[in-house]
Amino acid sequence: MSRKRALVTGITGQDGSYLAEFLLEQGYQVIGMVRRSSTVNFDRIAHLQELEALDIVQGDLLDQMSLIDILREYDPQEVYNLAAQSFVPTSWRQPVLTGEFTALGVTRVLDAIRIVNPDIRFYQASSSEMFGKVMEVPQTESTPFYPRSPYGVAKVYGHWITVNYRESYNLYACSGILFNHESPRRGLEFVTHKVTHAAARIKLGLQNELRLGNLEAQRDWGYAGDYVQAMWLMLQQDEPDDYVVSTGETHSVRELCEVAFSYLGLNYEEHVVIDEKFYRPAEVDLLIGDATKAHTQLGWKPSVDFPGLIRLMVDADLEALRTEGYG
Ligand code: NAP
Ligand code: G4F
Repeated sequence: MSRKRALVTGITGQDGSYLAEFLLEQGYQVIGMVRRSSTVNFDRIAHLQELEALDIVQGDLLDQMSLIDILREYDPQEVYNLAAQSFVPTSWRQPVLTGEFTALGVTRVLDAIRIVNPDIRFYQASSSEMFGKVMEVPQTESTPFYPRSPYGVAKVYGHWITVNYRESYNLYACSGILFNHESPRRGLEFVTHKVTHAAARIKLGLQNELRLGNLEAQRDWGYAGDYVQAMWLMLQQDEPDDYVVSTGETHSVRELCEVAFSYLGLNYEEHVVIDEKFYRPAEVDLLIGDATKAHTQLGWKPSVDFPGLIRLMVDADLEALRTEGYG
């Protein structure tokens, strides 16, 4: 019997690497789309590269033909669109580019599916950033959106074009509204990894200060390894739908600092310095998701809690620094 085939855009990112691992474990042939760059950045998928079941192909969300060609050549049954400009502060510096990747890029993938094979099942990586200045607590699939950044605005477009193509062309297209999810593979510019990495470096005497922005912002933080399973579950149902994926708990950046530093026997107040540079033009103050629909319809549940997540990230940062010869 031939393997099921899945195309993953954004395979070099945090979620792409965990999703590729998960799909390979399920017996899939995984086609990972990467954009051309002068230096390869395959760190997160280096351990998978030799596998015969993984094909890396060049393509770009900005290039319609590259998407059509990949679908024609590999004929996947499932497409996971994870590629995006995903860092919120960059979206104020590059709002048009963010719109091209994160908003219009979704339409390009959907159009490629519509043209090549409308039976392909599609997952769109939507975001809790769409809730922005929240209209309801906790946030559910029916909470109205009020995005607070060009990134959030672009993701709202990506969400609605997914719903629209489902309703217009009868595509099996799902929007996963995922709340923040983290891991040792998270980019170092995101606040969780910035904090755990700095705490580990401070513990080893490699730095003394950590400069942060708004410590009072609250997020619903989960573990990325859990969240990619929800993506897959969405594409295995009888009917396509949209789902919130979250832990149902919220914690502030201040609490994140307390947990990370105290785990190493440190007091965050002696090291954290507030720097206006990291404040945003418009902030998302509070996110907390209600994932009841994902629990009941998908049978999905998170397996890692907030302190467990932060501790596993601190441990991974300490180990990586020690492997590099520090401490
Ligand atoms: P990430 O680590 O920043 O990865 C983004 C990926 O997109 C990278 O592989 C990047 O490739 C690729 N990419 C960017 N622009 C592209 C383009 N024009 N063409 C092709 N590939 C392109 O993000 P992540 O945390 O894994 O998140 C995955 C997706 O989920 C994103 O869409 C993000 O917005 C969304 N999301 C994330 C979270 C979260 O908490 N992590 C929550 C909700 C939604 P390079 O390696 O070449 O840069
Ligand atoms: O870690 P963050 O940069 O994540 P943010 O903005 O919530 O976005 C992430 O989650 C979204 C899902 O809700 C994804 F869609 C998106 O792609 C991305 O993965 O910032 C979290 C909070 C913010 O309120 C920010 O103001 O931390 C606050 N913060 C305080 N000091 C900081 C810092 N954030 C960063 N990145 N760096 C700081 O120094």
